[in-house]
Amino acid sequence: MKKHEEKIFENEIISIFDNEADYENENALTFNKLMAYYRCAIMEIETKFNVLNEEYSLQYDRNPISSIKTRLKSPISIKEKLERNAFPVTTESIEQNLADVAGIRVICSFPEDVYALANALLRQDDIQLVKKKDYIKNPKENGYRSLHLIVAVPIFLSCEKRIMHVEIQLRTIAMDFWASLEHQIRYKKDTEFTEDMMKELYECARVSAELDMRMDELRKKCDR
Ligand code: 0O2
Repeated sequence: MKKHEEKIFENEIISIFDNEADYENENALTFNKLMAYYRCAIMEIETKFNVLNEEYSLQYDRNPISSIKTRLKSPISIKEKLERNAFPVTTESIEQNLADVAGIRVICSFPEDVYALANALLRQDDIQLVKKKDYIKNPKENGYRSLHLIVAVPIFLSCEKRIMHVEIQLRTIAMDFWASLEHQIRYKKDTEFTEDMMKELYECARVSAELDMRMDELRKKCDR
C-alpha cells in the first residue's frame, strides 16, 4: 500500500470505531491484523485459480480465465453492512458476521469454464464450501448472472493456522460486461430508474446470455 493510501485507510479505520480513544487502543491493531489475514486468504485463492488456469491451458490449449480481480471491503463498507444488519461494529463481529470482506472475481471465457473452475476449486481438500448462490441457473430479477461461492480457506501464519472466509464471484466476460455497466448506472443516485429502464436493463442481460450461448456453440464446433 502506498503512503497516501495508508493515510486514507487509517482515517477510515478511525471512523469505524466509536471514538478515537478506541482506535488508539488495541482495536486498530486487531482490525489491521484481521485485514492482513483476509489479504492472505485472497492470495491463497488467487493462486489456486492461477494454478488451475495454467493446468487447463496446457490441457486444452486455451485459457479458461480471462482475468481476476480482487478486493478487500473498505472499512466504511464494512461498517455500513454491519449496521444495516444490526450487528455490533467490532473486529470480532466482522469475522463472525461478514463473509464478503475478502472478495475475488474470476472472469471466465465461457459459461462451462465457470463451473469447471468452481468444481475444481471445491474438490481441493483444504477448501470448504460455506454457501453457494447460482445466479447463472437462477438469474436475479434484474437479469444479474454470476456464480457466487463463499469458501473457507486456511492461511498458515508463523505460529498458527487460521480459517478465513472468501467470497468468490465467477462469471463470463459477457456477464461481467453487463454487471459492471449495471453497477455504474445503478450507482448514479441522482437518476430516477424507471420501469422502462429496468426492462431495458433486463433485455441487455438476456442479450448477453444469448451471446454467451452462441459463443459457446461456436467453441464446441471448433473443438470437434
Ligand atoms: P461489492 O463492493 O461489489 O462487494 P448476503 O451477503 O448473502 O447477505 P448479498 O450481499 O446481497 O447478501 O449477497 P449476494 O446476493 O451474493 O451479492 C453480493 C455481491 O454480488 C454484491 O456485492 C455485488 O458485487 C454482486 N451483485 C449482486 N447482485 C448484483 C446486481 O444486481 N448487480 C451487480 N452489478 N452486482 C451484483 P456488494 O455488497 O453490492 O458490493
